[in-house]
Amino acid sequence: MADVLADARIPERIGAPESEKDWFAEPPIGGYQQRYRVLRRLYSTRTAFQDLEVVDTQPYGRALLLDGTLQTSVGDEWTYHEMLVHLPLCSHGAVRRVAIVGGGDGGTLRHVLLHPDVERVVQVEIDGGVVEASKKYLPEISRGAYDDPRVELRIEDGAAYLAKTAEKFDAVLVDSTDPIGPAAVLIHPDFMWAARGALREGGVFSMQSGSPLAQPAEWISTLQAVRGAFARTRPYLGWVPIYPGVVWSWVLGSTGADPLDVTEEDVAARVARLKEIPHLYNARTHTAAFALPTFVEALSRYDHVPNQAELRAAGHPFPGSRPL
Ligand code: SPD
Repeated sequence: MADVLADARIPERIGAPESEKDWFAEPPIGGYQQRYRVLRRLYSTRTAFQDLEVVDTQPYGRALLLDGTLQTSVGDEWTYHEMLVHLPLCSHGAVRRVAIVGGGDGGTLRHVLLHPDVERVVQVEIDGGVVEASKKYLPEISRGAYDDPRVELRIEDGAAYLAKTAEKFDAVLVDSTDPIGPAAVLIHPDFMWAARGALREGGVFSMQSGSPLAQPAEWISTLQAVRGAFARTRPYLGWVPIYPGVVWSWVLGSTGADPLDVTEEDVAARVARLKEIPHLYNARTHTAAFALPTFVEALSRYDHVPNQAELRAAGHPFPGSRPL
């Protein structure tokens, strides 16, 4: 047994001794930190809005960092994008027009275009630097999606665009950085009402809501923001290996049917029509994503953002995370 364990560690010992610069670490949260071995640093710049870096990681391949936080990687992008895109679009079932706020790496756009009924996508990304760097260094993420004639890419503030546009969409998807700092505007009531107002009747909205395990404050803040504008709001869960805590979440807001009322047969039929078979999303994972563990249900009942003492008292497994 000892030999087997020693063999399992061999890749870590290949090459020169490691130094800290061979590793990238996510910002620490409550005494917890995820880190990745970096094989190569390809590109680093300061865009008009944020620090941007492209690195090759050992476990997940090429990856995009914004302001020192992993956004996407070639190896695991589907764990995030499939849940952000396919779950709301397959809940709706007849999405033709989509607005994407953010998503400059192009992964969300690519997954939207796999839906055969989609006729038009307006993507509004505030930072053209993210689009350009992603097209150049991470073409596997967008795979030519920006050249699709159905796509209109606008480099401008997505919140301002949704507030002013007269166009109506079947789906609005928000693919942003964490809702702190520049992206905090995306959980403001003004933004939520603008997104709600840009939807046709029956339209769906989805955005990422952080990790209910490692980022309970982000999770409950985002859920409460979506609830403020949508009568039917459903938080849902998945896994994104490169994000803190790995357990990840999104929130769906619907102006029409409750996504829980969609049958697995309908979802399966919609998945079967996609231009690529998803790696993760299917009719069973659709249903399972809405099943919340008890401690997450408890979190969903707060009408405020609980502090660490409240989380500890409520039995949250990781109450040491940073408060918003
Ligand atoms: N903690 C990082 C969360 C980032 C969410 N957005 C990712 C963008 C991928 N298209």
